[in-house]
Amino acid sequence: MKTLTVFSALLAVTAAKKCIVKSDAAVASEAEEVTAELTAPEDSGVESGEDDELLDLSTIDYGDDVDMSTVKKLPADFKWGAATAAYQVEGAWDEEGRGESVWDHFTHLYPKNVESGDRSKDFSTNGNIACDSYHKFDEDVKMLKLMNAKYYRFSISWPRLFPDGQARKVDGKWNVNEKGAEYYDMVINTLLKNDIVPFVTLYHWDLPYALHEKYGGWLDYHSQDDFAKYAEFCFERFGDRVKNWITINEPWVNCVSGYRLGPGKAPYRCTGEAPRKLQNSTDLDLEGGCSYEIGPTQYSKNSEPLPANRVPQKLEDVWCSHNILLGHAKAVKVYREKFQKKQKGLIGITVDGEAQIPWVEPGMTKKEYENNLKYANLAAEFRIGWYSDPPMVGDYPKSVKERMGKDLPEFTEEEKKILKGSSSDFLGWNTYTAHWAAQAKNEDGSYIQPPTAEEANFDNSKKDMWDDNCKGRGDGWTCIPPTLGSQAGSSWNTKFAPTIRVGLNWFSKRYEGLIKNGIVITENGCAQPNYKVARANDEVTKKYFESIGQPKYADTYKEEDIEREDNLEGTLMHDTYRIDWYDQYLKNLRLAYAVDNIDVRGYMAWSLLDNFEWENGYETRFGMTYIDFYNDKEMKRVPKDSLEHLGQWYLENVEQN
Ligand code: PNW
Repeated sequence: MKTLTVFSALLAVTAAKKCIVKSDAAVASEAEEVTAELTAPEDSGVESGEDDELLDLSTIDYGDDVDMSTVKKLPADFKWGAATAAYQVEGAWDEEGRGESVWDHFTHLYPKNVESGDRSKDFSTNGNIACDSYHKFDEDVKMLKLMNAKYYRFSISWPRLFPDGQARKVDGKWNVNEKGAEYYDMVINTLLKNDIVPFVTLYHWDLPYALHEKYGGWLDYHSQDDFAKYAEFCFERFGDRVKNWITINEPWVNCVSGYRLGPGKAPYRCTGEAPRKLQNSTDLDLEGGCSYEIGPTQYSKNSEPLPANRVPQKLEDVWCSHNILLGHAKAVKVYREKFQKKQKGLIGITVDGEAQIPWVEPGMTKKEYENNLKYANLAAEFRIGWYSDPPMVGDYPKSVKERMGKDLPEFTEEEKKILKGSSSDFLGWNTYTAHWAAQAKNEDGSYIQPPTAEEANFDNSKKDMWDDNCKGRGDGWTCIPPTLGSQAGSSWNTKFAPTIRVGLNWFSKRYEGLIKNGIVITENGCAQPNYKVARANDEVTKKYFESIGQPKYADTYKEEDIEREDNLEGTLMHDTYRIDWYDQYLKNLRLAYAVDNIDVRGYMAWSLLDNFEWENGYETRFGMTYIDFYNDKEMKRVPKDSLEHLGQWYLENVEQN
């Protein structure tokens, strides 16, 4: 029998620590320990070998060959459901007083930044209509029922409630767009009537455009208080019925994709590129690209104000992240101080991020593997800890601070205090893909060294870290094999199910004793491979996984598994790749719960419906329900095979009362 190296190593470390109910003071002092403890290389859990002792690849096993009939089921109160987001499903973009979001504004201004198979339809490159859930919510509930959902994660559109982004209460009355608030009352009440618990995200990327125009949105520190005020309204209005709140969805994607990489996500700020104003003209280059339209901005109280309509600046993603994390903390403070006692709900943040898997290859020494394990933790601190440490322990990870030097903003003592524990009710994690991690090497095979204290800055911060998901990745988003797992329907979306278990173990160990109601998987899912990204019969991936003795993870597929927009009889509706995705990831989740004793309390599949997949448009389908966006005015919901498959999975894998 193979040994479960990866998980037994993690468990040994976890078991060695005491688990006691702690006072606030004990939690606070442990918080300090956590930050310090995490960089300790001995946590790799792998025995040190002689310098040239080879790694036995058969010991690298993720343990998912377990016979599931021998392990316990998920508990009856497991939070089981599906997720969507306002801009991706609601439509009705200009109805009943809704204001413009950055997504409306920038998809309208730069339609070519969004992929579309049918540009003759104005709505194909934006969320103007999307799934029209604003008018068809009853239909969505029917789909939820088919998967036996007990929870529904949806988001509230900030500009639908506050078109200018600035919630104010004057003489006891909020300046809310009442029609918008009534819509969410209806959604919440309909769910409750159907025995489905609302799990509400306050911010899923649809920032009111007015705030971008006024001060550059998340780049300006005023966004923190504007977000907290909007949140306060939501707690006051909906908190009698909503007991599960997520403040922010995926701060990394929002900030890095919206303010550095790209043009991917609105508002299309892309570091280093010239603004897309046509040269010698005031006209815009509507071929798409980065945007320069932005309000005058002050990153923090102490920083210099920046002029309006400037070229994207370096570190915008870093400042966006800083302000969004503080906005989260301020909203939580409001909830804790004014509402939580009475309303008795839970509040937390949802972070994204790939679990980091140490790179392996034949002929590798134990020492190299051990080193890669250390680097996997380091890469995870950059990719995930940057966002999850502040709301758990009150500050950025030590490694991130050391390596970013002056380029990383600092939290004041006051800010650290409100951040610390601000996601201690639960931690949301969106998990999709896994990344390989290793220490990068020079051409002569020697290791690249970490930056020194003098070299510490944004550009150098990861110079010794190789944390891509495919060695030899090209300049763009799309990876060159071998990737970690097969290519699903989006360039970054690859199938390697142990990622969910590795990540759950990582969080659980890192924040041991600090999360009261466990980790909730707030998104997981895939787009069925499609004509845009498919890599059928991927021989390179196959050979690679064979070479390391793990052929099952190659998981290659055939031409006929690729969904075709014009063939409903094929894998568009009979979505076998997606079904297998859910089976594998959910099995790993159950193993994390039953075998590793991880406190994981919920799972929300992404997504209930095919919807507006941001810059990928409507033909990257993550849904378990099909919609013919271009031709069907009724937007009829048609369940795919995966929807009822998940309904059945629930009955078989979760205790039924
Ligand atoms: C998430 N990545 O986005 C979002 O929360 C959803 O709105 C989205 O539709 C879904 O996942 C599928 O894309 C992500 O590059 C976008 O690693 C990009 C990444 C991860 C998540």
